[in-house]
Amino acid sequence: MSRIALITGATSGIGRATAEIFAGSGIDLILCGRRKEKLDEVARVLSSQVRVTTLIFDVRDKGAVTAMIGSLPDEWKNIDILVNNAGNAHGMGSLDEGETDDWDAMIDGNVKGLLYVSKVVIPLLLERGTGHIVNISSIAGKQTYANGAVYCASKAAVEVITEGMRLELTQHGIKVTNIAPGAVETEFSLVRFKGDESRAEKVYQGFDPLQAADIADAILYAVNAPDRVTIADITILAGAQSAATVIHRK
Ligand code: NDP
Ligand code: 8X3
Repeated sequence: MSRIALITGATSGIGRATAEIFAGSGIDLILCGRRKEKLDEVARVLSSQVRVTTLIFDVRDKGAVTAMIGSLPDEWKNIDILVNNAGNAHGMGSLDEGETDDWDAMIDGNVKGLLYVSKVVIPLLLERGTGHIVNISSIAGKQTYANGAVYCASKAAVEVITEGMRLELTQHGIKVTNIAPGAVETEFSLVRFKGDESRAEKVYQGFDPLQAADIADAILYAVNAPDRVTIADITILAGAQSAATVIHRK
């Protein structure tokens, strides 16, 4: 019987690539995001391979998270895999000059949003005594950099929450994996720099950045590991990257 995965942030980047590689492996998909047109497009393409349904909600909206996941028909509630991927950086700035709205967006989305989604999905996994949660943190959760402290804190929180989940859920047959990517060329920098394309492009210039599919490969590896194996934590850096902010550019 095919597995069902719920992926947050499936409209672009790592979430979309994960949906694509899961579809190629016959995993049915519950795709989540805010941008309906993009979500519909991903669903349209992948529905020739697997069963696909979509949920439009903002992970920061506690009520919407509960209502939308709660509205799934019973057969879609048999979730095997939750990929907590939705998130972004918003702005780059020092702690004295950073925008508090940006801080709210990062803490509310990357941390509280992940918690809200997990709180609704975990009982569904517990009921069936099986499942796998994959949380997307970041190298930024392991190594703090100047002008990124709030984003880094949000991703450090994801790492800590992941450990807590593993401690609580392993005994119930639920695996928990942390994936910590380095520099991946997605819409991430465009969002961080609020649509400034030239600034976003510079992030990936002079080296060969990770692609979303590289991260999706690792996620698939983790969820396909045999029962006796828990992939606890994978850090993936670009080939030219030796630390969060150390990238060897040509
Ligand atoms: P993208 O900007 O391409 O994708 C972000 C995804 O998250 C989109 O699908 C977006 O969908 C969704 N999203 C963002 N905020 C919300 C929200 N409040 N509610 C619902 N969905 C939301 O970036 P990436 O693919 O790179 O990012 C995916 C994850 O990977 C993030 O958690 C990011 O922090 C992490 N990461 C990224 C790295 C990189 O270098 N790119 C490195 C390390 C980690 P929509 O706008 O349609 O809602
Ligand atoms: C995204 C990677 O190093 O730009 O999490 O913060 S980084």
